[in-house]
Order: sequence, then structure tokens, then C-alpha cells
Amino acid sequence: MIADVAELPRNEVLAEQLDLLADLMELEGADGFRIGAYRRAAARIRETPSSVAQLALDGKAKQLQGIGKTIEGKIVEVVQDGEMHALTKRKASVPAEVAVFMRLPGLGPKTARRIWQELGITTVVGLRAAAEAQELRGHAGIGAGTEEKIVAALAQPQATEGPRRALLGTTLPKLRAVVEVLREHPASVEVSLAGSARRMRETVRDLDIIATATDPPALVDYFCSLRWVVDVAAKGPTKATVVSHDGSRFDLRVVPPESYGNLLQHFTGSKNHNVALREDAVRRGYSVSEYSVTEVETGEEHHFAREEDVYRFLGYEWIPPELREDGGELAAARSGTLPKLVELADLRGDLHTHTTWSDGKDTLEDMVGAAQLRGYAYYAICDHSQRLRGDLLQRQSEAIDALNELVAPFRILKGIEVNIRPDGTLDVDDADLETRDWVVASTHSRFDHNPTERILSAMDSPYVDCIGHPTGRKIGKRPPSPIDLERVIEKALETGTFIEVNSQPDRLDLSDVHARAAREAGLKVVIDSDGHQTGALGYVELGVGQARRAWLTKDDVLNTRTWKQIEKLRKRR
Ligand code: DGT
Ligand code: CA
Ligand code: CA
Ligand code: ZN
Repeated sequence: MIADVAELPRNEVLAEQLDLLADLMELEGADGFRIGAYRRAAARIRETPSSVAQLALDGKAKQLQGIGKTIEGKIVEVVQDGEMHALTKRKASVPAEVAVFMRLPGLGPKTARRIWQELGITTVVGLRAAAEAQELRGHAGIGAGTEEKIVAALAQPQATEGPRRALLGTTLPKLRAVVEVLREHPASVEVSLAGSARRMRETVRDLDIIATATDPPALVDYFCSLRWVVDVAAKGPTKATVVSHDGSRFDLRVVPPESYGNLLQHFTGSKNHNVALREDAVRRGYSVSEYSVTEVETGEEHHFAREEDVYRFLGYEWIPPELREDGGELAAARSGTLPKLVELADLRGDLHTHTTWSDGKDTLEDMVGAAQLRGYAYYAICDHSQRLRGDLLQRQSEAIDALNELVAPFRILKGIEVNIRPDGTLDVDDADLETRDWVVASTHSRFDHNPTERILSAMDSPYVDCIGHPTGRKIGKRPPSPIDLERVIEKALETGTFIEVNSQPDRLDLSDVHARAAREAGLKVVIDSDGHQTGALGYVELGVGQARRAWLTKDDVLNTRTWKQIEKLRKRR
């Protein structure tokens, strides 16, 4: 029998299992080729927009690049038997926490394996004790320096967490997969994400889930026994904290249904929002706790099953989670003046994307197909200028013309992403720029060299429509270049240039704070994916999240309009 699509394991779940299999094989010392193959398959599955489990059942998963017969077979096992047998076998032979060792600073799979096999250490607690007693140095190829790093890393309360704050874009799919799995459990009633991920913060520390259940301990047990859990850091009858094999920490709280609204409100935060809400409540004679709102005078307690009712009772409109940062949202919600925030479905097209004509991973045809599936009306191909020298730009235009005939009325725009050189000039001449429907200009080198002046000078070009990733930051890797945002916004308004919110998970550039400044100055922004593969077009959800955190409405975002309207709004060429 073919299972219903809704019951099939999600792509993220399949990818996690293949990654865990690769981790465990690496720890066992298996050969590198198969490990690499599993990791590549996991990456491919994450990028695939349709259900890979369904494709595998239909015998079509092998058509995906990087997935062969063997891996397709493993996916079918997950669907039909509820487990991947090779993974079950390895989980029985490799102690679960050893997978955590290999993520500690200075340790890779080889050393992790030697710690386990040569020293017989199989738990994080055991590793910490050995490192503190200086029993590791001189063994398993570990020197004093590495041992000290292990001590330092494990001394932190969240030692096994991996990088301190993970990117929202990589975490959100996992969190949603967990929420989905918990919803399927018979004891669960309501399950919601909470915390910083619900607020769409660009990075998150730990992942918060709130649930109600007919049998709370059963749901907590189930949560702790999920396949990818390598460590249960804390567990009680109504809550637990677990660590996944990739180091993410998940907090689950199961709460009484009658207080679900109170608790969801509390655990969504932010802390600053909650503090301000409570202070405001105190002034009005109420005391707000995780579980209830109490009238101070009478001592009467109010519990709310719905979050909307917590806000309403306290005299506010319901506040979208993205706004809950104590940035004026409480006052606006009290006076009924919250903005109507832009939504993902408002976007009518993507104005910054790549193909295999430059460094994209998917072809023009595939990218356009994926854009059509998203329901867009227009779509700009903005391949990198340095990859379109000679007659290539002209040849790409011809390819776009030909495809446009087939997809009309869908409109493929001939865009380009040009480089802003260190001296502020563009690396494409005006005659070529004139042939483009949409020009994105970006800094890709020497980020600290006159970043503001270079952007201002690019905006002077009559052909530049939009500035790409204005600060050039890579979250956790490269700091934003110190641009003078005020001058950039002013010049954008003066020249009729737009600025993007680049939705790549590690860019989100403009950031929420910068986008809010743009809005306050009256500048419209473009939310685009900068997608280099079909699976990346969905990143605009993250850009929309930042835009909502920046209080942006539909009107503040240029590409909520038709292409015709955009042509009227942009600078004259
Ligand atoms: P994160 O995990 O650092 O990315 O950020 P959050 O916001 O998810 O923070 P987390 O997980 O520590 O706590 C979840 C929510 O619980 C937080 O947003 C608000 C609430 N909360 C936590 N600690 C406090 C507190 O000390 N006071 C108040 N009023 N609320 C708190
Ligand atoms: Ca959190
Ligand atoms: Ca938490
Ligand atoms: Zn790009």
C-alpha cells in the first residue's frame, strides 16, 4: 500500500538520517567515499522541493543527482519499515554520545573514535572528567592544547550545543520537522514552535517547543526517544531538553491546555518584550506570569487557552511574534496602530537569482520552472558579470528570449549582477547594461575599502536598479562592512535605486535593523533569494521574516508589485 503523502517522512528527516549514518560510519572508520556519498545525498534531499520519500516509492528518487539505487533503497526502508536498517545497526554499535565528541573544538571523527575505542570513553560526562583529570593528553593523539580546549568547551553549560548561535535558515526546517513529528503522536493536542525561531531571529541559540497533550509523560518520552536524539540533557514529566546529533538543543514543554495561550506567549518572548509587557500590566493592576494573568486587587486568576486572548485581556491587539522585541510594538498594539506586515504570499517575483550560466547549480530552465511553481509572475536572472564575458551575455539573452516564448505570460527578466570595483566603478560597460531589464550591483571584494563611497558611486549609474547585499556580511564568518547606512539610504532615495534584503541564510543583508531604518526613511526594499539552486528560492521566507521584524508592510516591499508597476517606479535610464 502506498502511504498518504502527509504521512511520508519529510525530506529533512530523511536527510538527517543519512547525515547521522555518515557521522556514525565516519566514527567506525568506514571508507570516505561512501560517507561522502551519504552526505551529498542528504544535501540533495534538502534541496529537493518535492517529497523524496514519494519519489523513492515511485522508483524515481534515483533520478536525482547524487542518489543511486542503494540510497533510494534506504529511503524506501524508512517509509516501509519505519527505520533505515544500516542506521539502526550502527546506532547499536556506536555509543550515541560519541557523535557529540567529534563536534568539539580540536576533535574530528578520527580522534573521537580513538577516544572511544582506545580509552573506552563513551559519554560526554566521562570525557569531561578525563579531560579535567588530564588523562587524555598523550593518548589517542591528543596533546595538552587539545585537552585544554576540551575542558574549556565542556565547562560551558551548553558544551554540546555546537556553535553558540545557529542560523535560522538551517535550524527552522529541523524545528518544523520535530514539531510535525510531535503533532503526529497520539498523545499530542497542540504543538507550536516558540522562542527566537518563532520570532524569526536571524540566529537562534536553542529551539523551543510548546505543546499540550492528553498524556504529557508519554509525549515527553516519545520526544526523548526520537531517532536523532543523542543526549537527553534534562527530563521531567512535562518537559525535556535534548541534543540532536548535529548539536542542536531542543526544549519541549508540555503545558495544561487551559494555560496554553499564557505559556506560548511567555516562551515566544522576547525576554525584553515580556519584561515590558509585565511592567505595563503592573501599572494597570495586573500581574503576568507564565501560567496566568492575576488581578492584583482581587487575586482573581485568568488562564487563556489562546494567545490572542492574553493580549486582548491586557488591552492589546495580538502582536505578530516577529515584532516582539520591545521596539514600540506594545504601544502600537494598545492604540491599534500595528502595521499590517508583509507576507510571503505577497511576493510576485524574485529579482536576484543565478543559474549554471555563472555559479548557479541548476539550469535556466530548472530555475524558471521552480519560480513558476512558486506562483511568481516574473523572475530576474542575475548571473555574475565576470562569468558572462565575450558573447556570453548576448547568448544568454537569446536563451532567455527563447524560453520566454514558451513560458509567457510568465516573464523572465534579463538581469545581471555586476561588481562594484574598489574604485566605485562597475565591471560592465553602459552599452551592455542597457540591454538588461534589471541590474543588481554588489561589492564582492575588499569589503572594508571605502564601502560607503563605492555604493554611492554605483547608485549614480542610471542602469543600477538595486544594491545587492549592502554590508557583505556572512553571519558568524565575516562582519558587516561599516557602511554609513544613513547616506546610503539618502542616496538611494535621491537616485531612485532600491536596496535588497538578500535572503541567503548567512547573509540576511539588509538586516532587520537596517531594513527598519530604510522603511522609516521611506525607501522601498526588494526581498530576493539570491538563489543559486532551485531549493534556495524558498529562502525568501527568511527575508520576509527579517522584513516583518523591520515592521515592513506590503507597500514597503517593491516586488509585491507587478513588473509593470515596478518599471514605473524605478529610475529612468
Ligand atoms: P535564543 O534561545 O537565545 O535564541 O532566544 P529565545 O528568545 O528563544 O530565549 P530562550 O530560549 O532563553 O527563552 C525562550 C523565551 O522564554 C524567551 O524569549 C522569553 C522567555 N524567557 C526566558 N527567560 C526569561 C526571563 O528571565 N524573563 C522573562 N520575562 N521571560 C523569559
Ligand atoms: Ca530559544
Ligand atoms: Ca529555551
Ligand atoms: Zn548573487
